[in-house]
Amino acid sequence: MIRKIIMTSCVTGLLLGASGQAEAHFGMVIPSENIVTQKKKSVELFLSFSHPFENIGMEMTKPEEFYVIKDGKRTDLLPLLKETKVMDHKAWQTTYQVKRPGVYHFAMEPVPYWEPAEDLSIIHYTKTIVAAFGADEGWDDPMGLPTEIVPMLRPFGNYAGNSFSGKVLMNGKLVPHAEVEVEFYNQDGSLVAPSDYHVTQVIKADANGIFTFACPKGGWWGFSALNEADYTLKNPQGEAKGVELGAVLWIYLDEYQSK
Ligand SMILES: [Cu+2]
Repeated sequence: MIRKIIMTSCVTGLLLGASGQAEAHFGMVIPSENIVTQKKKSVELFLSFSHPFENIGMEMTKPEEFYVIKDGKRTDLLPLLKETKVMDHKAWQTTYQVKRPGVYHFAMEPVPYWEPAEDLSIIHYTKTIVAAFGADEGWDDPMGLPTEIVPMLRPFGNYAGNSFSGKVLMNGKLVPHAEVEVEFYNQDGSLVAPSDYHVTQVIKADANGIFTFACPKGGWWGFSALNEADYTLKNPQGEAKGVELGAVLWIYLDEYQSK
């Protein structure tokens, strides 16, 4: 029971924070596939707020927004979300039918999450990109989120070992030297980290807000650029507190396959 309380209130971060390293929570938008073919035209999408490497979930309130943009046209998907569980905690899910070729950008804006351990609210604008039926135009279009990572490596059709490059935007402008947290989604829970430092890797963008990170393993990789908002929000006690804005992007890399 105590363990459960610790996890849901995210105090794991606080405890490890004392030793200088806190595991990171990530907004997650994980589709069942990121390349759609005639074989399977529906994509199941799972939305959560979790610790992807440690496989520890958190309860997530229904998001503020969830939508898809294709060729600049936005479609609201929020009414289609159904409650589900991800990593044993409240999460959200829907199935999206892909009808036409194109590059589909999915984005979630969560309700601000009050994190007592960090004394701030957290909003992770989270996105992922799905390609369908051979189309590959527009994968590097920004979605116009308050903050986001725009891929410079085409975010589909990649192999484990590829380097991912992305640029960090805040209000449409590049963020020099942005700090980016990186986590592998340890989906089956089979991996263990050699140390706490290995759970969340960290890279800094250069003076132009661009970073490059090699992903050594096939699967889902999450990149989260964290910046402080220029506004405050009230905590549950009604006090004005800082807000951490996360620009989170999930990409998938495939393993090489043999004949
Ligand atoms: Cu957490």
